[in-house]
This record gives sequence, C-alpha cells and structure tokens, in this order.
Amino acid sequence: MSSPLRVKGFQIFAEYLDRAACDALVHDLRDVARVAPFRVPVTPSGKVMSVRMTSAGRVGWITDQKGYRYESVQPSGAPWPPVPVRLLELWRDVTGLTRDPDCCLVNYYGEGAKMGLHQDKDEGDFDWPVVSVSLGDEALFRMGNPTRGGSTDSVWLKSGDVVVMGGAARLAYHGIDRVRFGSSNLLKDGGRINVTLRVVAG
Ligand code: MD3
Ligand code: FE
Repeated sequence: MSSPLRVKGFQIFAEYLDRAACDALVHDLRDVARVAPFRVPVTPSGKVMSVRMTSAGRVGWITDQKGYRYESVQPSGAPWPPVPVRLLELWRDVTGLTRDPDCCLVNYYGEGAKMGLHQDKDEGDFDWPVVSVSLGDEALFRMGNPTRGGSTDSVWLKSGDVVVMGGAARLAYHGIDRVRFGSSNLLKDGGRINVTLRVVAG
C-alpha cells in the first residue's frame, strides 16, 4: 500500500483499487441493492436529497421526517444485507483495526447529484475512523473543519480512491460539490457510487 496523501487530517489513498477490484465491488453492491433497494432520502425538514441511498450491515442509516438515525431494519421491516466481505477486507487493510464496521452506507450520484457540507455525527462513537470508497465518475470532494466556516480544501476523487477520516478529521465538515457525469465507464449507466464504512455505537 503506497503512503496516503494527507489533506486536513484526511488520508487519501489514490487508486487504492484497480479496475478489476472496482468491478468486483460494483458486483457486490448490486447484490446489496437487490436485498436493500436504493431509496430517495428526505431530510427531517422535508428536503429531497439528490443522491440515492441504501445500506448494508448490522444497522443502516435512515433519514425521514422523523430524523437522521441508524436502524436495524430497512423501512420495509426486512434486515439489511451483510457488508460485502471484500469491503471488510479493505477496512481491515486501511485502518489496521480488528473491530469491523457496523454500517456500510451506499450513496449513488446520478447526473447533477451532490451533497452539501455536513458532519457525520449520528454514530454515537467518534473514536473510530470512517472509510470511504469511490466508484465510477469523478467527484469534487470538499473538506472543511470540525466547526462551521474557515478554509476548505477540495480534491477530485476518482474511481478506486479510498479516503480514511480519523482523529480530528472524523468530525470535520465535508461534502460533494459536483460529479463529472460520464467521466468513468465503470457503471453501465454512468454516475458515481460512494461507500462509507462506519462503526456505530449500541
Ligand atoms: C469525513 N459521503 O455519506 S465520502 C456521507 O462521497 C458522505 O458520498 C460523501 O459524506 C460521498 O456521509 C463523502 C467521504 C466522507 C465520508 C464520511 C466522513 C468524509 C467524511 C465522515 C467524517 C468525516
Ligand atoms: Fe458524510
């Protein structure tokens, strides 16, 4: 594993996965989506998010009019599918941890989708890192600070890139400003998938 680029406490492993590994993960995630279909997330204030979202693992992340939270079942009442083994292996490799993640959140970005600056703080335990895997089209990832405001840095994340957010970066504001739709041929119909692996308390 080559040494990561460090930006604002984020560790970026560029091209961590080769094309074959990206193809294999897309295959795994299609299996996940068959059991837990992508949904249109709606924020507690009623805003419809532009990404499509699903999860795997012991718990999945949900947002609706009732709030942001982790739930042990899908909205249908069915359990979430297991985290794909290849993603658990990736987690162990980049973090060196023996504690596995509880949730694998899967975001799909179609044409025009983005994600505003936010913190991830529904996990209840911020001592563990979050690991992100980018698949498909390139995306402009913005990294901020643990409090709102201040300077931000941006990097284009490409298919196969892995980002580890630990330490102070764990509670940093971050978001996706835009996706270069059609820049990769990994996904048949274009777009970008981002996977985040998280430890969730409880
Ligand atoms: C920094 N996803 O799902 S991944 C998210 O590309 C999310 O879909 C973006 O932000 C995406 O919450 C960015 C990079 C990322 C993920 C989780 C983090 C950065 C993070 C958690 C804490 C700090
Ligand atoms: Fe996030």
